Amino acid sequence: SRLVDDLARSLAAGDLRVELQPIIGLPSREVVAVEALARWDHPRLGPVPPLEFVPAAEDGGVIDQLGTEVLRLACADAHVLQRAWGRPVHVGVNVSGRELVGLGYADRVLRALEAARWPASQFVLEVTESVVEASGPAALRALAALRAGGVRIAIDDFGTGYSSLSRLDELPADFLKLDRQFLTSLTTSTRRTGMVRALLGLCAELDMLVVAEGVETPEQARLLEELGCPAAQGYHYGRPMPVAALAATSWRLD
Ligand code: G
Ligand code: G
Ligand code: MN
Ligand code: NA
Repeated sequence: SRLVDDLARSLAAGDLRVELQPIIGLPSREVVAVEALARWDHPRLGPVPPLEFVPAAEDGGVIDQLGTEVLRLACADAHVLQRAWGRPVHVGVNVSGRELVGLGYADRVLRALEAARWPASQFVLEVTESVVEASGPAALRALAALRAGGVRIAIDDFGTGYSSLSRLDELPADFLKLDRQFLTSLTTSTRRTGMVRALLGLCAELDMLVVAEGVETPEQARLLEELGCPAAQGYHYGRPMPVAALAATSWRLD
């Protein structure tokens, strides 16, 4: 299609960008990690959302180039933040199912991390729960190879898929990103609060660190701290932004 041709040209020209959203450790309120989100400004159409150009890249056979470029940009920005703040940060990128099960994916990621001189132990791959469910053994093999190389895995959008709680202990993951739907009515429904409290306890048992997504209000932030949630992300702390804007902010956020 035209769109994927334009994307391929932008990739070759180095015109793809990433924005970084801060992830806050609780209760310290330090920025402990950033999630890199791909941004593409089409030369004529203007900004195209990733929900459009990622599938186009998959269909058009340039998802490998896209993923490698996002990783390169994310690690370069993470170097900048570490220098600015004088402390270690983790950096995460999202990976789609088609990319994860592609031939040689794990090796490509590990080589790209070496080229970027970024430690695998500070790199997080965000994979949605539905991808792990749907992609089966191939996805699990890729995730195992990545973890063997030191890469951390986060289950993204947790709670929106269909995976059974009885298999939560089989997810090959270091982090569990609680979908923002869990935050709906968190501060007004005691049943909802109890559910999140129980999930936090369950994940602690399984050595999975929970990141609450979609935190938009100070009330939600305060309640998550009270519940002992280890990390949080959302517009309340900061939107996705270019590295310069994030480097200029204090790493301690309310
Ligand atoms: O900011 P937001 O509109 O960025 O992101 C929309 C969706 O696009 C999210 O589900 C996010 O995970 C996904 N996304 C953003 N960047 C990338 C990327 O580099 N690769 C993949 N596979 N998905 C991405
Ligand atoms: O699927 P994934 O979790 O990677 O998608 C992240 C998406 O959520 C991005 O589009 C990002 O811009 C968006 N996002 C981040 N924080 C918030 C928030 O607090 N509220 C809402 N509604 N969206 C958010
Ligand atoms: Mn994500
Ligand atoms: Na998510």
